Amino acid sequence: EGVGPQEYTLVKIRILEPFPPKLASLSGRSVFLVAATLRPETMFGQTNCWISPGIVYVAYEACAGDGIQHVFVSTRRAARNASHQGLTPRPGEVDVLLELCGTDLLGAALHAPLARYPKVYALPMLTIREDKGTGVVTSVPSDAPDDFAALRDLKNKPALREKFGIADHMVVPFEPVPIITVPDFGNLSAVEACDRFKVTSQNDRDQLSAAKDAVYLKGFYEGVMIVSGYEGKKVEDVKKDIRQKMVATGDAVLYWE
Ligand code: A2H
Repeated sequence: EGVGPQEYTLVKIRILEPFPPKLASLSGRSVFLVAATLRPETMFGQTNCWISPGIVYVAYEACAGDGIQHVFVSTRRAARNASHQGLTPRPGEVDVLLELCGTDLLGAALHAPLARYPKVYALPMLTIREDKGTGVVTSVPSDAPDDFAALRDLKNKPALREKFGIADHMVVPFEPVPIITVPDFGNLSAVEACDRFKVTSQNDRDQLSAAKDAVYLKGFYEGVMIVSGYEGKKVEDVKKDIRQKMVATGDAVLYWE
């Protein structure tokens, strides 16, 4: 981190109608939460999308190719960066349609590309950084310890769900999906790592950092896909391919910062 530009894949997670009340004026348009990820090959394992209740987001006009305009939702900072990367209709300019609080988006029903679950939800994560990526993080609890810890917090703590108006059906049915097998860690490497390093909640910074150190590099360099269509292929070898496919189908765009 901090050394040279980082190439992210922005995954376009569609907000389903009826939109949350604060987005009602956008009804009829194609509106996407854009999640910045370094691991596009894990999108088969999405169970939800993380939004920070404390971050301000903007909905803005974005280019979808062939003159079609979509609406993207991200931090204003990321929107500005996107405008310098050809992702808005006029280079360097951001047409803001709405300013939103994270809480306005929580509980929204979503369609996440490649995910096994046809419908997922926008859920609160308290550790999202405002100064990185888009402030929108897609959740892959099978392979990301932060995601597993935060999802488990919501499952185990009814008071936390209630605080943010999250209904049980937005959380309870969603289990980590086995997508990649990692030597020594099995098919749900993040679950195993959280177990081994005794992560008890999303706020266990030191334990989470140890869990991530243990699985991230290993997952990327030694992980093997178990998703149908990619079975037996090394993660390292399919990442670019999956990213390109998502870009070609309009499910993702590239983003640097
Ligand atoms: B990754 P880097 Cl399965 N705040 O996506 C906190 N975390 C953020 C963020 C923000 N503002 N923006 C992006 N991220 C997360 C998937 C994934 C990711 C897997 C495994 C590893 C992994 C599913 N979540 O990242 O600090 C996103 O989580 C390993 C580093 O910019 C994004 O990719 O290097 C990653 O952190 C970007 O982290």
